[in-house]
Amino acid sequence: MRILVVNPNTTASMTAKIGECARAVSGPGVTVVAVNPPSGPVSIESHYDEVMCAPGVVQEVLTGEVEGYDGYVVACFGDPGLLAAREVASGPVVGIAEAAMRTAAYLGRSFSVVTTLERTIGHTREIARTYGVSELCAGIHACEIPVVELETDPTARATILAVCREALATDRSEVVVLGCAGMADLCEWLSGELGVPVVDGVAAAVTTVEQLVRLGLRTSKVGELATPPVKEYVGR
Ligand code: 2AL
Repeated sequence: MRILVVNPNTTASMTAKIGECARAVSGPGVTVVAVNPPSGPVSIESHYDEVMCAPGVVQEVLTGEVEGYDGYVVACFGDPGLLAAREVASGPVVGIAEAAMRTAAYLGRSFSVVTTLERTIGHTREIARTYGVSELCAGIHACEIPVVELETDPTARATILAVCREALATDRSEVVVLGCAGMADLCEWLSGELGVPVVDGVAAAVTTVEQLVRLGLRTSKVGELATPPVKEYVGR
């Protein structure tokens, strides 16, 4: 089985980290390849970034189709381009926010999301509603660390830990969901420090895709997510 993990941003070091975290949880006989689009924003932390990265996400999935991948992960917490990717892929496509929130629902009565910037909170709330898990999402908390600084700021780990502690106390929640793919490598350490389950969407999504492929399940093509109609494009 081959799974393609698409990091929607263009920061190659983050793509490498995402690939490592995905491979760490994938089962025997599963090959995980992590890629990012050749052009686009270095991080996704606004509605503008979400729109600008989406064509790159879809293009990587289209290339993956030619290469014969069995399933795909969209590895950015806003799940940019997820539904379009489902329309063009023959295998299942799972976003890390959707996978993380659905996984958290198995583990406690409520969860808190700990994310990067305050400005992403509205979008996270909106997708929680879309996925039908708003009632379980007790709060969304920002660390105010820009995505690219997760890798360079020496105080980032301590700040994220402090915000997780505050989130659990304020929300009276039982599970933490990490709100950025760039936090994937902190999952195990945070869980040890906090004493509660911490869900990384990259791990949750790659194991979900693996499970769906193993079960022979794929996106339904009878309705809204059918292959998009072929049409003329002007100017390219
Ligand atoms: C993300 C993410 O997962 N990757 C990225 O570039 N931005 N999420 C976020 N909340 O900032």
